[in-house]
Amino acid sequence: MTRIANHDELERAVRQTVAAQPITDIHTHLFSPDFGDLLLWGVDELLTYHYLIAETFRASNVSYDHYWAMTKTEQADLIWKTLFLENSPISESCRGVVTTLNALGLNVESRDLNDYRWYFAETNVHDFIDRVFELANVESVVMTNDPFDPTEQPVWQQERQGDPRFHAALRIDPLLNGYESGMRKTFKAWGYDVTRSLGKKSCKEIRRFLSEWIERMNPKYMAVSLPPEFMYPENSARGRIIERCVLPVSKEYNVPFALMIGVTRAVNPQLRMAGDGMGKADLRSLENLCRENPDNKFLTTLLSRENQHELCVLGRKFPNLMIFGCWWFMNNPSVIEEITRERIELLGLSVIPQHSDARILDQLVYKWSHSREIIADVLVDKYADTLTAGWQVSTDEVKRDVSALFGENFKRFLEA
Ligand code: HDL
Ligand code: ZN
Repeated sequence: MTRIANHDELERAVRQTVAAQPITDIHTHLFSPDFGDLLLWGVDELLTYHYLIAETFRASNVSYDHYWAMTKTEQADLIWKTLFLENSPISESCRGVVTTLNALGLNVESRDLNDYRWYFAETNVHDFIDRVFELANVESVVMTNDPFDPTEQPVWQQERQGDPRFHAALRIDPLLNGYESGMRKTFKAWGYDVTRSLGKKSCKEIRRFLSEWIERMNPKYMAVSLPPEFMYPENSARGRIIERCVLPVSKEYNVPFALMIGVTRAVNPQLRMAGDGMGKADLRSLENLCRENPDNKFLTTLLSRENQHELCVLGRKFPNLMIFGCWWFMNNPSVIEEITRERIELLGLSVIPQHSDARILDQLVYKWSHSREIIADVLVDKYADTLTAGWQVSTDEVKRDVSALFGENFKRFLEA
């Protein structure tokens, strides 16, 4: 086991190790191909990604009504013209499309969108999944599975043989955020005897719902996205369902509860999926949850940059809290670098530095190549500082550490 005494050799070892490390991507919106059209892929999907839709409305004078009346091909044509031809594609989302097309071997120089469409038309989805996983060096992804989604729900109601690289996550936003605005009625229609007051019987029924879906999906975790004003404990339907239903079932099945906090839905409804905003959360909610439930496991990612330092401090207080990813508006090089440094300095190797949040299969290529580069930069500095302090690591130890960051930490956290 040769220890590395030289800074240049150390940098080479770190960069090679990060590049070679297969990824477990713990939060995506991808679907195994047996979910049919729910799995999005190809250049028109890449271009009509909601991040690019928001940017297009800023750079063009298209009206909301005119855009939403367009076909997907027309929308992609407009986005390509606006963000790639009339302006240079230097935003993170635009750069991602270029990275991906280039990595797929397409001639980016031609700038001919129909060229790229032809490539995808000639490709079948199963081969494409293999190609993308290979290019991105991803070994598995966790989906976002919504039992309340009328398109997705029927797929779970039948025996399914999914692609083993696609794991499930049980997403419960409508239950926690919509109970009083209609979800209760849906539950009753589904045969769960629940009432507005959420008494003992209702909570037992909601626990039954969660148990049935955990047994059906075998999810890696249960997840919810929450607004900046989320508080716990809270005298609300959400507070009661978390306390009396989600936490006991999470512990019983050893399925962690993932809280994704800070999203303000539909700040501009005219942008549809692109219309969500964000805000700084009050992390006393998370502090209370972790302290009062030491035998429960929590995964958390936050949407506000201003919450990140206090999240790291919370991570130091509660070993049952696993911090993950640079979520959504955080998923940009300047912020990824800042919070990865903060996390390594405060938490060492006990975090999951990134997830892709990919919605389109092709995005795994750019989201991971961009993030690997930044995380490697941070690790090079941190290992170099440790070498300067006098500690020589071996290549095996670097491999061990990087494997923890990109997969083992998640695996061990689930198994604990
Ligand atoms: O709630 C979430 O999981 C978010 O990631 C949203 O899906 C968001 O629209 C998104 O795709 N962010 O990257
Ligand atoms: Zn997401």
